[in-house]
Amino acid sequence: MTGVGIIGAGLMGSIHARLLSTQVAGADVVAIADPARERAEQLPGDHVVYEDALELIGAATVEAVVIASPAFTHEPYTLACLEAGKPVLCEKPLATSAEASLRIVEAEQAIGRRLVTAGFMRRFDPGYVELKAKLEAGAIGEPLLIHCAHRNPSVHEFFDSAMIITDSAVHEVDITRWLLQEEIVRTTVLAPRSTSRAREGLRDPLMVLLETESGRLVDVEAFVTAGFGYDIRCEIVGEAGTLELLAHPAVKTRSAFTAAEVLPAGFPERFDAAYRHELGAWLNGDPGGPTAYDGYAATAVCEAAVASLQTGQPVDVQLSGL
Ligand code: ISE
Repeated sequence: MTGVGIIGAGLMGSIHARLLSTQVAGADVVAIADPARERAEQLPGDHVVYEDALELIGAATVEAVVIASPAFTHEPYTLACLEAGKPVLCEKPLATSAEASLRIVEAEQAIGRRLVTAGFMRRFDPGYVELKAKLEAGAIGEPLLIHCAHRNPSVHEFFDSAMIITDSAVHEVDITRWLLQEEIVRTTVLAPRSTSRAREGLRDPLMVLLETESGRLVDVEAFVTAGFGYDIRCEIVGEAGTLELLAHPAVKTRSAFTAAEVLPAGFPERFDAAYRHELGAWLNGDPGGPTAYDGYAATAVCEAAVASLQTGQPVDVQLSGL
């Protein structure tokens, strides 16, 4: 059994706590930290509650840490885990800027052993895994383009236009690098007419274009107040065909002269299996999971995309090769 400490008892922290306690073998959730103590106390299980996350990281019973607290805390807590020599799974973003993410990459390098895993769970989703396997088996020849859609039914009030990139489209940024195994070098963000559902000041949807080193193009429709359901699409266009991620769950009901597929209500439902597999792989020390460098690269691309959102002009991505 590995003693796991979870930082943050909000939505993501509670998803990880539930999965680690009930679905993932070998984990014992021994501690949960949240400044709002009662949130951590309310989560099921027999765990010690800390208000201070640094105390949790230092606790002897905590052998590995999941960070699911607000983004601005990710850098200090990840660095504290590195200092304590404890494996850490940090929810995205790894840090709030590329510069801060790079500090984490460098701190891990200085230690000389892999301790950081970035929380890009889609890499563990059975659909994306199959997509990548078929692509790599040559099912459609050389990939040329990827069309993506990332539609949320709604988002919190504090969600602004930049977060459509840094909180939502960041997943497509990571998936692009993972599927194509190359870096994104340029991005352009266009803000078309906004939906009337978007609150004042929110530009929604956005069209995010990503250009890769070898000249492949990826378009992402990021639409966070789409209203009708949680709808994630990904179609790779290759020289010899296309590969398309199918809807989930994969059951269609035909009745009363209508064929209908139920759409997931949100990402916790759509990516439940992905989170489970992500946690299992992390606990087993699988070296194949997203690295601190993956977290850094995704943040750097998002930073360029947020800059492009201001002007609508292409912005080059500055990546440190290390
Ligand atoms: C959320 O934070 C996530 O990470 C979800 O996976 C994503 O689909 C959603 O758009 C984000 O707000």
